[in-house]
Amino acid sequence: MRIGIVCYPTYGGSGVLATELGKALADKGHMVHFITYQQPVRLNAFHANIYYHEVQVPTYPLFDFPPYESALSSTMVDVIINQKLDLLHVHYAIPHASTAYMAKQIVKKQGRTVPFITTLHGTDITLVGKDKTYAPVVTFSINESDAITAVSENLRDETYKSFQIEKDISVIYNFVDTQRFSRQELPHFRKAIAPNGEKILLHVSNFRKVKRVPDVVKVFARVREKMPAKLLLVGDGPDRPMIECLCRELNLCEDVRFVGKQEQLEDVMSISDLFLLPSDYESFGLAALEAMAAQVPVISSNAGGLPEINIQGQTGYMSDVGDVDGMAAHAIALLEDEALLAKVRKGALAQALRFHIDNIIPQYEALYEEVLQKQ
Ligand code: GMT
Repeated sequence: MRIGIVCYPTYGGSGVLATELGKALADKGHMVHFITYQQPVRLNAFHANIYYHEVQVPTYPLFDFPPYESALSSTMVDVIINQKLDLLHVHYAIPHASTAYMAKQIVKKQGRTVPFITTLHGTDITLVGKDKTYAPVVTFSINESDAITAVSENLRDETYKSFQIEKDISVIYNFVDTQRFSRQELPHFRKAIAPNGEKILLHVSNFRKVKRVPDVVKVFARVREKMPAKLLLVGDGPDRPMIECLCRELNLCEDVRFVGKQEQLEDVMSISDLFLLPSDYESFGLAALEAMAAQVPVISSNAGGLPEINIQGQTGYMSDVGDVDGMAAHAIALLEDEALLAKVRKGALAQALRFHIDNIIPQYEALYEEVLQKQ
C-alpha cells in the first residue's frame, strides 16, 4: 500500500508511535510517506520505502498566526496526487483530522477517493480536544474519519464520554520493538551515572503539568532517604525550571541528572532499576512499555490507561494520582528485595512481549484493508 502518515515530529508519544509504525510498515514493503513540518525524531536514518515531505509554511506580515493547517492540507493534496497514495493515517486529532478531511474533499473534486484513519493518542481528547475552542472541529473531523483508533480502552471510553461520536472506535494498543529495547549490560555507562553502585530511578517525559514531574522528585527524595540512589530525568519541557528549583529545595542536586532529550533511550533504560510515571492522565504510557521491554519495573499512578499495561505486583505497582508516599513505599519495597525485583523484572518483560510490534502492526494493516475495501 501507499500510505501517508501525518504526525507531530517532536518527542511526544504520538509522533514516536507514528514514526515507529511507519518504519515497521516500510519494512513490510509498504511505501510510507511522512508529511510533517520537520523530520520526525525517530526517523534518523535512511530507510528503504520511506519518503519525507516537509510542510512549508510561508509567512506574510499580515499573519500573526501562519496558517499551518492550510499548508498541511495543501501538502497532503500534493502527496496524495503525486505519490498516488491509497490512504492517509493521521496521528493526534488536532489539527490532523480536520486537515485530512479538507485534503480528502479537495482530491475528491479531482476524482480521487482517499480515505483517512485517525488515531487518537491522549491529550488530543482528554485535554486540548475537550476545550470548547476546538471541540466542534474535533468532533466533526473524528466523525468524518473513515476509521478511528484509540491507543487504549480507556481513551476509547473517554472519547465516547467527551464527544458525540457516531462511529466505532477500534482499540489498537501502543507497541514496542522488544529487541531494540532488550536489556544490555552497559557497565561503563552505569558507573558513569552511579559510580558507587547506587540504584538508578528513571523518568522520561515532555515535562508538562500532566506528567506530575514534581511527584517524581518527591518519590525519589523518599527513596534516597532509605538507600543511595540516583535519578535520571530524560526529556525537557515547560516544567523543567520548577523541577530544578524543587531539587535545590530538597537538597537533591548531587543525585539528580537532567540528561535532556535522548535518542538512545534503550541505553538509558538498560541501566535503570525503576521507571517512575506518576501522571495525572496517561492514555497508555508508551515510555513505560519501552521500560518494561528493558526489564525495568514501573511505579506509576493508576490514571487513564495505565492499569491496562502496568499490572499490580506483576510489572510494577500503581498508586492513586498524587500518592507519593504510596509510590515511594512500593519503590523502596521493590529495591530492597532482590528476589521480588527479579520477579517483577521478568513480569515486565513478559508484558512488553504481549505488546510486541509484530502483534500490533498487522492490526493496522487489517484496518487499512478494511477501509480500502469499503471505498
Ligand atoms: O505524553 C504526551 O503528552 C505526549 C502524547 C502525544 O500525543 O504526543 O502522548 C500520548 O500518546 C502516547 C502514544 O500513543 C501515549 O502512550 C501517551 O500515554 C499519551 N500521553 C497522554 O495521554 C498524556
